[in-house]
Amino acid sequence: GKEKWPRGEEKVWKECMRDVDTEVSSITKSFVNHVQTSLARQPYNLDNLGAYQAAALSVRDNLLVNWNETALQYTRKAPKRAYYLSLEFLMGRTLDNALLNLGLKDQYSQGVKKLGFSMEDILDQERDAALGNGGLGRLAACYLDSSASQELPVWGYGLRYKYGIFQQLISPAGEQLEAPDPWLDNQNPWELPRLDVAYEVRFYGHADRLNDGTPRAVWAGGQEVLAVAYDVMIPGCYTKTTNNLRLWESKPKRGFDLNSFNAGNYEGAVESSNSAAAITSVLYPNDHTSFGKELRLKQQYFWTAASLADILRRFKNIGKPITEFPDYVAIQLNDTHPTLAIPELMRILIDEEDQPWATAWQIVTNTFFYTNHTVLPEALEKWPVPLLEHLLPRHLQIIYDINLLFLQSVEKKFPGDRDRLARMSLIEEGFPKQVRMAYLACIGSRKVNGVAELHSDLVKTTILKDFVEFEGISKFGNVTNGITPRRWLDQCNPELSALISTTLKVDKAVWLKELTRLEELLPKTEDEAFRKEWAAIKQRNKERLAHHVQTTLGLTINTKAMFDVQIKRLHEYKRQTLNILGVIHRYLTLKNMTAEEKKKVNPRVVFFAGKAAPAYYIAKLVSAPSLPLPLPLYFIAWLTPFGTHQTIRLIVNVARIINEDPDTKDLLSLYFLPDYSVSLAEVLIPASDISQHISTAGTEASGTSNMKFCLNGGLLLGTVDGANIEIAEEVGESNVFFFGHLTPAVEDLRYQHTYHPIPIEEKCPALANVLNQVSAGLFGDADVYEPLLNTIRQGDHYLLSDDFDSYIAALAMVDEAYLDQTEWVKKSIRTTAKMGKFSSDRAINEYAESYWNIEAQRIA
Ligand code: CRA
Repeated sequence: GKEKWPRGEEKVWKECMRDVDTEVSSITKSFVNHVQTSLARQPYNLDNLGAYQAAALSVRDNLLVNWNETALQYTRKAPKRAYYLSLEFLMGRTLDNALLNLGLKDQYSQGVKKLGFSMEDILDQERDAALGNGGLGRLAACYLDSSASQELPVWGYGLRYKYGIFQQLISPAGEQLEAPDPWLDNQNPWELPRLDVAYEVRFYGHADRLNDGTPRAVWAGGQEVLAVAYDVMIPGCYTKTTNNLRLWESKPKRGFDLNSFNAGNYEGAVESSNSAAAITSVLYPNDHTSFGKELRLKQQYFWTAASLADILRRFKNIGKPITEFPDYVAIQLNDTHPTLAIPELMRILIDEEDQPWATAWQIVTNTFFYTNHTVLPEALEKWPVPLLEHLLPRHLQIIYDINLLFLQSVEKKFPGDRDRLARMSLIEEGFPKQVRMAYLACIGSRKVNGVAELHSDLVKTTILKDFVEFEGISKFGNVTNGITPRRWLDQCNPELSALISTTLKVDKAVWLKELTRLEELLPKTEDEAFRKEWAAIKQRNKERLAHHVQTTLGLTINTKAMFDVQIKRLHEYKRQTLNILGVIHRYLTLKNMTAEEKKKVNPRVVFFAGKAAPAYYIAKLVSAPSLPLPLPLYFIAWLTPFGTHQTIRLIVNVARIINEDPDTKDLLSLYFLPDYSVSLAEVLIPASDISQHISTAGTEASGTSNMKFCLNGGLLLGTVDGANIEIAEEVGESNVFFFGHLTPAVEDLRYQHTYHPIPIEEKCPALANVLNQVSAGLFGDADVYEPLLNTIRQGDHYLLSDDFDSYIAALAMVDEAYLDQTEWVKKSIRTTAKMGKFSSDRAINEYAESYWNIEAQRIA
């Protein structure tokens, strides 16, 4: 029969398939070629997923040319390079970003249209690469984009987890359910398996010092695992530079144990292969908690050992003496997770390169740089000495040796100060003893930095105070975080990006890489037509979000309302609870209003999204390496005592009541959007009128979503914390809504809570009333919330009762300001205009110049 061509222009398909020289573009040609060859499919049964794959493979061909050229030139010129070691890279989707960075989006959109597809549908097929928890992992992704865009020779090193951050489902009762994220199931066109790049990594065994007058030892025995490289191309924006992100996968060194197999012990035969594969099976889903689990330590060593071996091999190809290593290599430690790289490099230099201790230490301390990302005590990593001794016996020896020499030098500078020695020791006394990784990272690094001014000050005056006194202040700096304006403006808000280009009369290729040029928007605040256009774009972004929620969740959202957004990991310190209690307060206030009073109220829609750390997730997932069952059977309902889970539950149940209440529903509604992700953020952020960043002062190191909202003209409601402070410095305090106690007050308030508690009814009657309504069952499940409410009534570590009144006052100021739409839009424009500082290009250039000492390389 006659073949049916269901999509697009039959002529274009046929010409591409016949490979005759016609006027069809090279884009449609390469697309069709991939359909036929790489995918082995026919045009008449090609669906959107197939079209996505073909488009991705075709774009990848473009990237590969640049990627190879970049690698070649780096090898030829051998400039100093920087390596960004991060356990997390929260990349999100790639296709749109690659098309925009290559400047090929329009051409590809037209090409696929001819073949019967819409670019939007194709883009929507891609799964997020979600190999990260939150800010730290997304920061790493932004820094890769900026490194390539600024033509800097920077490579990322991480792990290729089989399962990324879990998928979050919310049960009707409001419980968080966790399902695995099998992101590789549909194949990943963006990675190149490099079976030729593999290293052996040892665990366990025994370490014997040679005692031959050298510091050498021999580490042998134990288990060896193979690290295999997968490369991910990182294209710069409008440049040929295409850097590399190398992710390691663990594999057994030998497929399985033949002896056991021959003896009929089939399970024993695959045991070692299972345990090897388990290392990179799953991302730990905890933001801000360190658990001291063996598998996590294995991940950290596996990754740092493979990365260092790779870096060392590349260095050796240059043919320089090992003492020049720091002239060619800078290694950035993204938090303490890769700190084992310090004793690992010592081990290589001493045991394998036969260097004297002092030379080795000199090399190490000129190579590494350490960024701290939090001062929360529960996040500071400590590894039990017995665990280290068992898993990495040689590294423990080296850590003890480093500590001994270090404490001797402290003793020299502060003779007889025993308390100081105990405080600064790498080994914390106790049962068991533990190694303090932040201290090891600090003394093993050339420089140390925090991620916003306030946070860097806190690092210097609290957790690393003794180290500042000992090593001198110049070792400690600040690099305020940044975000890439490519993804977080051009890609997620194309209309605003286009308006900016027209207004600035300059191509986006220019201002996207010179973000301070946004200041040129400032005079436009007085231009009414411009303000109208600005507001209209915000409105269309709100409608786009509403459409998304309608199609994915079947909910109808009032797009006339103010959109008020808090999206981030659930954590006590981020105080989502403060927000929901504020919503309840608003609801109770509305309920008491007359019809006349209500007329003056501006409708508000409150959005929440974010994942809470689960608990039993890893154990289940690692023991279920293959997933033959349908996903829902793997839901792990986790009835947790954690406050964060109760907060989600409260939000969902408050939403249920409020959204249905005829007295209030036109004026206030509330949504918890499940499964927060980079892609969801790209829809939410451009639609926000106001966003909330309301951590207890001194707890949020920086925050980066605050920058994304402001860049998209959303105003900020927040505490005087992290990068909020620097945002206010830039945009002016009159354009942000600040509230709450300041950092220096926090310690005293906590002391009062413990030693001179004031009953909440007295201290904050408004809050007491809200809590009592919840306790009384206004939102059902009263006893479920009691533990959460009691953390506020007693102890209140995060100071909700201290900040509640000023929070409510700030919300009222937001309402007030929103009534004057002209002034509001002016604030919005001013906010965007002053966000230039927060480009990750600025941040990465600070690292390149003041830390790594690397230079841009033009790829011809
Ligand atoms: N959770 C901080 O809490 C910061 C990012 C990136 C965090 C954020 O305030 O913006 O790092 N800290 O610097 C962290 O992960 C282990 O500590 C974060 O993402």
